[in-house]
Amino acid sequence: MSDLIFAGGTVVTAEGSFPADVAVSGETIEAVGVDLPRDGAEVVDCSGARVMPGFIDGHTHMDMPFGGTMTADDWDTGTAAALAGGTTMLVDFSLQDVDGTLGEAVETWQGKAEKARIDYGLHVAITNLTEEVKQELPSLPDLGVATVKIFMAYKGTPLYTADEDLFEAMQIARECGLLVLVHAENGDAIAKLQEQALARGDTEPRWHGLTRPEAVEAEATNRAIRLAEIAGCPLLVVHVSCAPALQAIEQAHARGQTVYGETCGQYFVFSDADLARPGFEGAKYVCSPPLRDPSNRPALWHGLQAGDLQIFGSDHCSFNYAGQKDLGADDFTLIPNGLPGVEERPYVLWTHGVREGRITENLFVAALSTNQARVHGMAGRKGTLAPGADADVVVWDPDLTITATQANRHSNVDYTPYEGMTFTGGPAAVYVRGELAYRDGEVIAEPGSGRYVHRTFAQPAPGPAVR
Ligand code: DUC
Ligand code: ZN
Ligand code: ZN
Repeated sequence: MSDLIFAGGTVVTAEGSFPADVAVSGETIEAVGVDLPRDGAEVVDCSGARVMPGFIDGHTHMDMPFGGTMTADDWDTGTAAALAGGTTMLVDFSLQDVDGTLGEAVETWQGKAEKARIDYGLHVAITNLTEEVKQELPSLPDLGVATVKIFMAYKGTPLYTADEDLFEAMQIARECGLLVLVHAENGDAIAKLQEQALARGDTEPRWHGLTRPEAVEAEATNRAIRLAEIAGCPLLVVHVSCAPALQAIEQAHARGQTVYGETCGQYFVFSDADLARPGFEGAKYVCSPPLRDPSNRPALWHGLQAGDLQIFGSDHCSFNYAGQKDLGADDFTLIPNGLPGVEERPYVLWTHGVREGRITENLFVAALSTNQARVHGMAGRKGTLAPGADADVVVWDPDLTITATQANRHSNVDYTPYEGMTFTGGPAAVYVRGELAYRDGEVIAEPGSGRYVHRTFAQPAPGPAVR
């Protein structure tokens, strides 16, 4: 017998849209079909709404140290913000301590995530590929970790990894069935450009972008792809921000190489002009890769349409303007990198993608949910409305209109880069494993209700489109 029925809505999956009910028993989906029997189940009236699988954000940074400070959002506030956008699962980055093990990173982040209001998985960011870590990598799948991240940028910090270690990590990852994620920017070129800018007295936020030109990202993207080709391992290039970097992925697909690509909402609504805002305002827009000239956007949309970019993440990494961003008031290299966006990600993609006719609602679901589950290793259980899957459900109101302002955001950060932006289309209600977690602007799920999800990377078929 069902406990809950989402009735009378249009079910939207990555494959298609159709009128149907969705029945839930306990924590899982029991059936999807027309006029399912009510039998005393609680009925959620979804008329006029789209019923979609809960969104998954495979790229967040909660409660993470960066640039001598900690992100403003922890797992309580960060997952509240996620719910307010319809996101029911995150995959966040646990960071290896330079003298620590990978297992310790997972354990530390699981401790932080005890406050999660939604389900979560953990990537491990490798910061020091010691002999011990090389031996340890094959044990990650047993911990439910399917993905490791390597930073090619941030030279001079523990995050930076040279090619030698990137390449060896790829070889080991191939052997033990892990997917390698790369932050692809040339750390050496950036460090030199930054040094030269500061020597000239160019200290303002806009120099953050000017010292990380598109070619810096394109070169590293191509290098990572070619190293993965040599190592014979699949690769996910995260936060693709510009046409030249995307081109390297398209070329890999033309050769038949398995490379996944993620882009993020901020690259579709902000630009280098925001980094050049008067005074120190540009610091609110400092993230890496940096915001680009808007002429890149048509290529990024095409990347999503063609399946060269399969997933749309947030790279949510929030820092307060007062007390954190202003660490770099006299030196742009000291501005902590990152923007909030876990709440806005689906609003951006619906408003500018679906409503403006660039993508279908099915591609919207694929990029936010189904492909995320496939690439990040939890397909079947997450990212789908099918019998047996977790009952993570978004009741999406295509006409809901909201203007973002700091006071109506759910993040714990003292500004929003989205200030004054109006979005149409948003979640009316969100359910996590059959429990109401968010409705009409109110977060209902309690901290601690989220669960760790074991993930296993199963390589989707090679080629551009995952769905
Ligand atoms: N980029 C950001 O903007 N923040 C955190 C890490 C990253 O790579
Ligand atoms: Zn990154
Ligand atoms: Zn990131």
